[in-house]
Amino acid sequence: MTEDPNTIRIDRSNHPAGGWGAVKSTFKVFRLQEIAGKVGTGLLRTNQPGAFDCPGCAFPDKPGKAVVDTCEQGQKAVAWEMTRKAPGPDFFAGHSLEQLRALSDYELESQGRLTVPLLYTTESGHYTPIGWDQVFEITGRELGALGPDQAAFYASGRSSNEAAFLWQLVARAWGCSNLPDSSNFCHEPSGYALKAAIGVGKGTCQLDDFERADLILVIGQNPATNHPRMMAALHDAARRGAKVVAINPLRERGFTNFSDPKAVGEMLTGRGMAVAHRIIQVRIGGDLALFKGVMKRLLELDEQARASGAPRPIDEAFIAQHTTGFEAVAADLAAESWDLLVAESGVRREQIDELAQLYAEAPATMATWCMGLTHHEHSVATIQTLANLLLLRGNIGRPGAGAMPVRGHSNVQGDRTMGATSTMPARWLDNLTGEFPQAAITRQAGLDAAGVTERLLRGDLGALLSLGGNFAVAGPDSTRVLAALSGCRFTLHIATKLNRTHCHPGQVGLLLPTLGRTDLDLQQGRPQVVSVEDSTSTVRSSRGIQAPLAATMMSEPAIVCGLGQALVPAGGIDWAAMAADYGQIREHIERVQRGINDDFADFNRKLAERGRLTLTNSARERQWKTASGKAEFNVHPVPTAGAVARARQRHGEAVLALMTVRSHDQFNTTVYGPDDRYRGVFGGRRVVFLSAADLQARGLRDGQLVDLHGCGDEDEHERVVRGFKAVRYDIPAGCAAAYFPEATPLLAASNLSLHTRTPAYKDIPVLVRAARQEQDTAGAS
Ligand SMILES: Nc1nc2c(c(=O)[nH]1)N[C@H]1C(S)=C(S)[C@@H](COP(=O)(O)OP(=O)(O)OC[C@H]3O[C@@H](n4cnc5c(=O)[nH]c(N)nc54)[C@H](O)[C@@H]3O)O[C@H]1N2
Ligand SMILES: Nc1nc2c(c(=O)[nH]1)N[C@H]1C(S)=C(S)[C@@H](COP(=O)(O)OP(=O)(O)OC[C@H]3O[C@@H](n4cnc5c(=O)[nH]c(N)nc54)[C@H](O)[C@@H]3O)O[C@H]1N2
Ligand SMILES: [Mo]
Repeated sequence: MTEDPNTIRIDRSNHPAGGWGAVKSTFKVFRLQEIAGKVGTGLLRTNQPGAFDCPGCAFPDKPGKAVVDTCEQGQKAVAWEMTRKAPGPDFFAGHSLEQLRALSDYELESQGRLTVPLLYTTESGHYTPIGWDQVFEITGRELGALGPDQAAFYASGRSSNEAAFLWQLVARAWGCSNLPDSSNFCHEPSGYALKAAIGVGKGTCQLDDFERADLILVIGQNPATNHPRMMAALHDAARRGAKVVAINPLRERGFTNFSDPKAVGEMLTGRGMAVAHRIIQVRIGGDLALFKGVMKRLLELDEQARASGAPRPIDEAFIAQHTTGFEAVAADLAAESWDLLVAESGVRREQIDELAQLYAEAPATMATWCMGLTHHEHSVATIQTLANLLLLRGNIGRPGAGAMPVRGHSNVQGDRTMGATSTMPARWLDNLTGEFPQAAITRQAGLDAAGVTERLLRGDLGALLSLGGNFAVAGPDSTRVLAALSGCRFTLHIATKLNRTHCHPGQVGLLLPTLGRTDLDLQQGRPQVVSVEDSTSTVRSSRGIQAPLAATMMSEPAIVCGLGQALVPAGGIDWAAMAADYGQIREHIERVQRGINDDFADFNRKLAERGRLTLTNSARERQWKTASGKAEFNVHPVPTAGAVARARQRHGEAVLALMTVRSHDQFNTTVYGPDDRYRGVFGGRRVVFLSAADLQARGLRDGQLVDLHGCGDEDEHERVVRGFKAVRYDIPAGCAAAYFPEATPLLAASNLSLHTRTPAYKDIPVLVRAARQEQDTAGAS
């Protein structure tokens, strides 16, 4: 079913984000999921000691505080998972693959929770229920025939530490290190850039830094929609006088007008506050130029201060003691042209100067960022330039200051800590081998998500297995990748709900129903606890509360142990014991983490007694585990030949940079509904936001239907999505925005970030033309 773009309604009024709208919207989802009676039990116990961790985002919570009960998005994620709906026994028998593929993403997931293991074969033409014994037998047989080089084990960031640890253990012990993960699609550039610059690939902030910061830069992030708990922290910071500056091509509603559902006064008056002191509407991909502009100005101010004997805005002592490379950065900035910085950032000189002034005056500055910085060809350079900016004033490793990449999935950071990724340091592999000495743990580096995508598109991958997620729809070039999946011999997906990737099985395809975070997980009669890690490196326990919908559902750790038993029966790994008692998995984790994250010592006891532990972040302690032993400044030129610039050389100035973003009613590829309340879009998702100037330049009306043509790669493939409604919007000229996954087919798999090969989802070169049918009508009249 495709939606009718003519029914989409645009509302340009400015109701506060949060507030009553959030409350109403949550109840709508509850109604749709038919779980109204569960609200009390489910939500009030989320993120409470002894309850489950919110399956939504990875923003930290305050110990002991009821946070999620005020977070609309967390509630939606919980309701979506706790639904009692499930596809009936006839659903799969009555739907061929073609019929499943004809359903929208929303309709697929709306069938409810998967409850029985399903097998697809080309002979049968549809999914049929099977038993778990058969599942493991088929997996052993199919993968055995293919061998480890032909398989890939994808992990989405929703699983637990325990399941992620087991996932990589099964793969590596079987001899396969092809472990792509959702981080490859997400914060990979943040981890890579920070590791080189400050020695750790994780954020250096804690939640209480929001209470002490004087300036908070929120860059390329839409927290009102994607990290609502962070909105509360920003709201409180702004109320006590800290300055919040949003750097974003869009004036996202949460920054202009936000009402915290906890703030009684704002709820009663229905008026919110402008959380952001300034919104700097940078051009898509213009952040590096902007940061360089701010630094260039800061060094000018520093010169002036030095000349007049005033206190210097740069932290000379910190730079001397803790960093290396400052001189090269200073020389590069001195030589940089203001014209270039202004043109490439799209930000006026006065605004750059003003931001530099704010920065120079703020005793403590935090920078938070998300996908607006990571989904670009030059993400690593941009993030290292942001690190330079922080280092200039010693804004790492002191209260109220720091670098905070705000993670996406609730346990994406933990999955990495547990080794569920294609390349792990030697120390990890040594420890893993030491822990399981009889197993043949492979030490090879494996394929990341881009590598797996390339192999799929070449028809050279035999098997894709996934621990959650929606690989083919979440990745780039989705139309082509979905088609390529059918070329696999074998696919296996462990999932809570049906999604589009599942509708493209290999010749033999397994779809396995698993318990989620909210489900009570009993093994041998005893409730099990799992653990997850948030964006501030706090590892906490999570225990489900709701009885599973069916006895045929299995937990992730139990399924993965079953796969382990099938693939690596010898090798001295006691899969059955780990499945029976997750405490045993944690004992292995603790030993494998020795010398890497020693905070895991006494893991089981800490979780049982305190429910949480925080991993040490060396940069926060001002210990720099970098090549030089210091925090490193890195010089990066302003990118002027990125994918969009290259496409403009081929197709002219009409090429726009398209960013694909999340609406307020989705969690990644999970679509909860057709509205994007804060951006005023109702009743449909096939819209493209364009500036008035770009509409005019193309002779398009506000509301006209258009086709979008991807032009980022000159291969033989046509990349086009049709019948989108053009919406006039406050966005810089030359830039456009649309929702993913609808617009993802426009992105060529070859448009990747340098160094980390993350798809450039926010910088897709596109041409916008009147929709084909409109042209036809115009021609006929
Ligand atoms: N409810 C809900 N919560 C979620 C998710 C969800 O889908 N729904 N997803 C989770 C996941 S996995 C993640 S990674 C996060 C994602 O959280 P976000 O990163 O906030 O999500 P996006 O919608 O991708 O938004 C990117 C923001 O960056 C801006 N932007 C785009 N390009 C640029 C640029 O070049 N420069 C700058 N400065 N800004 C730019 C966009 O205008 C937008 O505001 O949220 C997590 N939390
Ligand atoms: N165009 C475009 N594409 C993007 C992005 C973008 O901004 N633009 N963002 C990227 C980002 S940041 C990310 S992180 C990726 C996300 O990519 P993925 O993590 O692959 O995708 P999700 O949509 O989060 O996965 C949803 C599916 O996970 C399954 N699931 C949910 N909960 C559980 C669970 O507890 N256990 C198991 N086993 N399965 C579960 C359900 O079946 C559901 O259908 O998408 C990326 N794709
Ligand atoms: Mo993400």
